[in-house]
This record gives sequence, structure tokens and C-alpha cells, in this order.
Amino acid sequence: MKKIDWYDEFVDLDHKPSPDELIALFYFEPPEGMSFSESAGRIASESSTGTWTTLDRMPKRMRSLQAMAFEMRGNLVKIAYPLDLWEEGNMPQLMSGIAGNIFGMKGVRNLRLIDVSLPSSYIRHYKGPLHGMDGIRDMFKVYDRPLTGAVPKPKIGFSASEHAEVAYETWMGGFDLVKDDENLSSQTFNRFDKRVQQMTIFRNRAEKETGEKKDGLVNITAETDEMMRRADILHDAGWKYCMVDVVVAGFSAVQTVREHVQDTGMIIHAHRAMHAAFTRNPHHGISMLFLAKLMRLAGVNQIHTGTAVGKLVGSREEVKALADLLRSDHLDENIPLNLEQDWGHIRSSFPVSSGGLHPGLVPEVLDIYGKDLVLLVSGGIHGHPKGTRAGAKATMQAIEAWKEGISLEEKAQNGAELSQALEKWGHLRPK
Ligand code: CAP
Ligand code: MG
Repeated sequence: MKKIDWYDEFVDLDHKPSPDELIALFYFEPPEGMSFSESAGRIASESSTGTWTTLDRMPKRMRSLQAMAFEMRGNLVKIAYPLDLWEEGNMPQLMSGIAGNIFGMKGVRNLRLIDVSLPSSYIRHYKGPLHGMDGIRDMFKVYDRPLTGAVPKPKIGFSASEHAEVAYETWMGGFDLVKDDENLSSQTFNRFDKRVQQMTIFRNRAEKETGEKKDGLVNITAETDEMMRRADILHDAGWKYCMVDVVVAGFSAVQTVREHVQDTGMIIHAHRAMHAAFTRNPHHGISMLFLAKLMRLAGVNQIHTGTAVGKLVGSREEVKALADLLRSDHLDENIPLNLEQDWGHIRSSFPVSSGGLHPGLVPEVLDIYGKDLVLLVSGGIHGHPKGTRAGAKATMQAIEAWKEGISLEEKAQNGAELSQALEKWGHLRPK
């Protein structure tokens, strides 16, 4: 019978990828009655040049664009993608290929994109972060501890001036940064322009009174032209950072913001709200590791990576792998978590740990991450019995205890604020 499909031509276990091929690692489950090889062929075909049936008049040269499944181990498959499949520097197009139709194919029951090893011939078309972690530390003159920050809570509802007053208390408690919550943009009760104006007044006052650099992660997420306008308002008011909800804004928007800050030198904080819609299921979707890789490549300076001990999902191993991916120049292959990655000219990004944290959990988080981290403690300072400023002080005392290698309880003997925090929360791990 005449061959009607050609998926087997996208599987070659003897294929040796060339140095400039992109290598993707997938977890996959074939549907009932389909072999692993047939299913792997469908993944490679649909994410490169294939379709469901043979094409008798296909020009021979197009075979050089075919992806090739070349290594299979249980539910894991590695697929090599010729470089020419990918437009230089176009992140959305990369995702339409390796993370597009394939998730909806009947040829897989489940499919998860774990990682893609990007060759230097691909990453050279991206700028990456404008400042590495060192550049950001130089701005704050903070070198021996994590950068610290908090979100005013309740997360939504303050007026612009109330928001700025909470920010002032946070900065006066010793924190470096005050972050907008992911769903705060420019609502009727807290317009963006008004919030920036109020925050600027209180930031200047806090800097004057403390002698320390203070800044904010103000959320510019909106339609892209409006995002540029908001970034410029921040820059003109002397702010170093802007914040983007990168998943809901999208890869194109992140690339646009990165181009836009090239001249102003602004730092981009990436919130990852909505990531868990596709990162959480271990059998289907896209790993947080790959999202973080793309965000560093796109040029964000810091991105949320979890706590392992707080209120949101993310294992200790995943959190550690994420931190290494963002901070290092090279990552060795560590299946099933990640593939090898050389970062070349791409500067480092800070991991951000946030979500259900309070002073009692600080040492556990720092034991995982070390000091090269942005630590966000929000409910865990505003819920302090003595209020926001005391909560921030308690957190700073907890960081000092970790640095000094002493227990929180010991540190609390000389830190009333930490003692009060431990009395309320102890070492509670919120659910
Ligand atoms: C944390 C937070 C952050 C989450 C995001 C919140 O507040 O502001 O958005 O940390 O999760 O809205 O829950 P709390 P992740 O400190 O009061 O919990 O960092 O995992 O992306
Ligand atoms: Mg939030």
C-alpha cells in the first residue's frame, strides 16, 4: 500500500546533531496503540516541516529543515532542530515552533517541553539582561545579602497615596524595593501616574532619612505602547526598575520592553503570574525552567522562581535548578531537569523568591538560594503584630541571623521585632 504518512522520517537514533542545532528535551506519552517512535516522529514533524500525510512533490532541499528525534529514553525524547528553522532574535516564532501545535496533537496523550539547549549561533541574536546581578548590586551598594522587597497588602485596593505610605514604612524598615502586585496596574482607585508621583515623594524622603538607595518594582503591564509610556514616566521620575507580568504580556511585549530600556538603562523585573497554567503539571505543558531561560535570553534582570517552603508550588530541586540557570554562565546537563546550556555573552539574572514568606522562613530560603537572590516578603511583614516597618526590620534581623550562622531564636534575644514575628508565625509553612 502507498505510504500515506512520513512521521518515521523524523526519527533517526543514529542522528548526531551539529553544534548549531537546537536540542529540545520533551516528556511525552504516546496514545493507546501508538508506539513511542511513531509519537516522537509526530512531535518532530509537527514542530518543524511536517504535516499528516506524505507530500510527493516536496522539493528535496526541504529535507534539510526537518527536525529529528535522535535519542529516546522511556518517556523522554531529544529532538534536534536545524538552525534555519528559526528567525534570528524572534522569540514568539521559536515558541510557535517548539511549543505550538504539538501540545494539541492526538499523537500524544501528554507532552511537556522540559528544556531547549540553545546554541551560540542562536543566542547571539539576543541582547540578554542590560545589567548582570553585579550591575544591580552596584546600584544599591548592597553586596553581602539578598536584595529585599515587599508588596503592599491587601494586594489591591489602596489609593495611590495610601500605597506610597505603605511603601515608605517598608523602606524605613530596611527594605530596598517596594513591588506592585501582579494585578495592580492603573485601576480607578490607584492610577499609575498618581502612584508614581506619590511613590516618588516617599522614596525621596526614605532615601534622605536612611542614606540608602530605595527603588520600586512598579507594574507597567498594559498594551505595549502604554507600557513604553509608563516605563518612561518611571525613568523620568528617577526610578531604576519597571515590572512586567511577562506571561500575560507575552514574549513580543518583553522583547519590546527590552529594546525600549536599552537607552534608559532601566532594570526589568519579571513577574510570572499565569505560569502555573502550563508549568505545574509534570506530564503536560512547559517547564518553569524553560520559561526562565527564555526570560533571561529576552533580557529580564530578575524573575520569580519560587520558595520551596512558601504557599506556592515548586520543589527544592526545581528552585535550585532555576537559580543556577539564571545566575551561571554554564549549566551542565542534568536530566530530567535540564539540558546543557552555555550562556556566552548573556549576563546573569537574579532569581526572586516570594510567596508565603515571613521572617521565620528566611533561613530556609537562604539555605536553598544563598545570598544572590531578590527576597520578597509581603504578607510576612504587613501581618507583623507591630506593622509593616517592624515586619521589615524582623526580616532584616532574620537575614543577619542567617549570615551570622545563628538561630532565629538566638538572634531574637536582641531583636524585638524578630521575636514578635516568631511569636506569631514561628517557622510556619503556609499552604
Ligand atoms: C506574594 C505575591 C507574589 C507571589 C507570586 C502574591 O505575596 O505578591 O505575587 O509570590 O508567586 O501575590 O502572592 P505574599 P511566585 O508574600 O504575601 O505571599 O513568586 O511563585 O511567582
Ligand atoms: Mg503578588
